[in-house]
Amino acid sequence: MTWAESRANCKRLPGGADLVAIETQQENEFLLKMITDLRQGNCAIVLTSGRKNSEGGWYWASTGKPFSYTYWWPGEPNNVEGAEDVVEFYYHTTGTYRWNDRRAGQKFCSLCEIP
Ligand SMILES: [Ca+2]
Ligand SMILES: [Ca+2]
Repeated sequence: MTWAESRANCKRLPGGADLVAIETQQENEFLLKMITDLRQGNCAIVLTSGRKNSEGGWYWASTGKPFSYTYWWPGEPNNVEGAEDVVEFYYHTTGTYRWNDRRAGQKFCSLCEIP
């Protein structure tokens, strides 16, 4: 699903669910373990609620709060073609995931969270 479709899908779940907002290193490590364990499928890219605002600052769409913690790949966010405005976990052949900015309209896996 695209970012918008993924968010709408999360919001259909009970309990006020939305795309995940990653506030702490502890939460990031929990999610890393979960998506790494699940990676046998084709989820090399896993969307979060992270978005870029009009000033270029990053925030979690599900909470409205700016990032308090980040886990970018080196060289990211790189805003390819000036069009990358959502945040994903991106799997690299080095064997782990870190964060990358990505175009919002492409279809990938995603993570929901119940606050
Ligand atoms: Ca969270
Ligand atoms: Ca990028």
